[in-house]
Amino acid sequence: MAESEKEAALPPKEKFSDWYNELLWMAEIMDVRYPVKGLYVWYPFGFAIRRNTYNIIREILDNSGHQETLFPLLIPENEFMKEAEHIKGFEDEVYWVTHGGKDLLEIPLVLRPTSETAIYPMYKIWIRSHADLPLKLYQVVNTFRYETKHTRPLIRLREITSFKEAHTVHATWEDAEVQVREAIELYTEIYRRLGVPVLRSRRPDWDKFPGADYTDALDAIMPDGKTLQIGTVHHLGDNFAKTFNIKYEAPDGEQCYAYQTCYGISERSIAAIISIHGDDKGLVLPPEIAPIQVVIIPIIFKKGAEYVLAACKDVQKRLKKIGVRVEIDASDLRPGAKYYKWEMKGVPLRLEIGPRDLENNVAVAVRRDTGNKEQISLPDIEADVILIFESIHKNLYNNAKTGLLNRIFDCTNFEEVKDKIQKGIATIPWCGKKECGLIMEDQINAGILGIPLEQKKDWKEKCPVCKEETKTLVYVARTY
Ligand code: A5A
Ligand code: ZN
Repeated sequence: MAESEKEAALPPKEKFSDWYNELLWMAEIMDVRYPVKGLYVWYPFGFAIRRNTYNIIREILDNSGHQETLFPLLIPENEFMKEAEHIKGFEDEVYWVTHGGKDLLEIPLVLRPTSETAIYPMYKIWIRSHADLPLKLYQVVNTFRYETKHTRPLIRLREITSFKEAHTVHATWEDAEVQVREAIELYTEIYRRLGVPVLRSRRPDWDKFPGADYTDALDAIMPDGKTLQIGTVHHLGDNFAKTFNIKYEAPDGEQCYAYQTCYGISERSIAAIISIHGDDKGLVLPPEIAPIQVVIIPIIFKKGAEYVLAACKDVQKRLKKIGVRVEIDASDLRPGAKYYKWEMKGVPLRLEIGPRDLENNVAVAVRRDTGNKEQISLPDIEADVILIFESIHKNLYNNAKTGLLNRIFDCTNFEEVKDKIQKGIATIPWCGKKECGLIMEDQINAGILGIPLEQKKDWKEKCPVCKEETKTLVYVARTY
């Protein structure tokens, strides 16, 4: 049967990499056949997931004093080359535009790999006085990075299509630090809404954003135990302000350099949602993200078909009225084939309605996350569907959180770490000295992910390299 053949075509989630690649096309999220390496095409269904995800991101930013803006894609070489650390970090990754038609451009242009050097020359003009601060802008744009590591759809792109970057300006270093913490909380909240629990840590100094004082990051754990960096928040100090001459007049008339932060999220957010919640049958989506939240399957026999269809349409109308994205599948497919199709697409709730259900004034509700079946009464269907959505979201988040916590292993020596990072994340004491950190990375053959933002209290261990006592733990993980 064609149906079961197809079903067999999605590899089990245990083979994560195969499963991920197959699912992206079977569920119609990304098409990887675009003929440029590292560039992929959004299918409309995938794009609808993106839209729902970014609606949440925009909502949370808009409600916390950010304003959306839009800057150009092209950055002139002279601006791009101003900040020394920043150039060092990005010069091997930029695409250059050198020609206009047949003419060699007088000033070559880079395709933004990120927008500091596009935005900050304008901030220099816009910011005059302390009354202009804080300034909190963000944009959602495509950025280009000539990545040399293995490219993967949604995870490591050469054209990042959904780069949300915020850029804030403050009067003092401390104000910027407060903003960093706020951004971490906002991102945590965004990911909670997306059903994705996160690890929060400060990157080691050698892994911070080029041009930053420090970088805090959010990571998710993927099914194969590797971590995926799904958001970063950078304290830029006054490094860029000095380079781009961004100054404000203080109340006493003094001209002062401003302090800045920036923070970003990409479509890796969607890679995390898909990977963490999906199962052997396909996508599992939190209701807020799902392009189709409810599918109604009319159970039709020869007699009374119209009556059943009319009842389904009525339920659809009522659910639409309260904002639920709901479809009826009245196609000729057999029920099994319909279930398969909508399960693959991650539809959170299936409602089956047949003549006998109508006699009893009920529908059969089947949850995608648990597979549980229950009868719900038709007169209360709006309230019940909303309750089920909330329960699905909670269940997805809690399961993912348990999955994350179960895969963090406290270790004290390198052998243990090497073993545990095959399954997940290891923690190990670290004195904080760079030389010890680098020796550790070398011995373990994996990177230090970061220092957890929340440390255990009343606890002391020895740095495995220099044997100094320390109260600091670090995360070690294999990373994407
Ligand atoms: N200007 C700051 C915000 C910045 O560029 N930070 S960043 O370089 O860390 O990128 C922000 C986030 O984008 C990263 O945390 C990561 O989640 C995502 N990202 C970076 N490179 C990516 C790539 N090649 N493909 C997909 N996502 C990427
Ligand atoms: Zn040490």
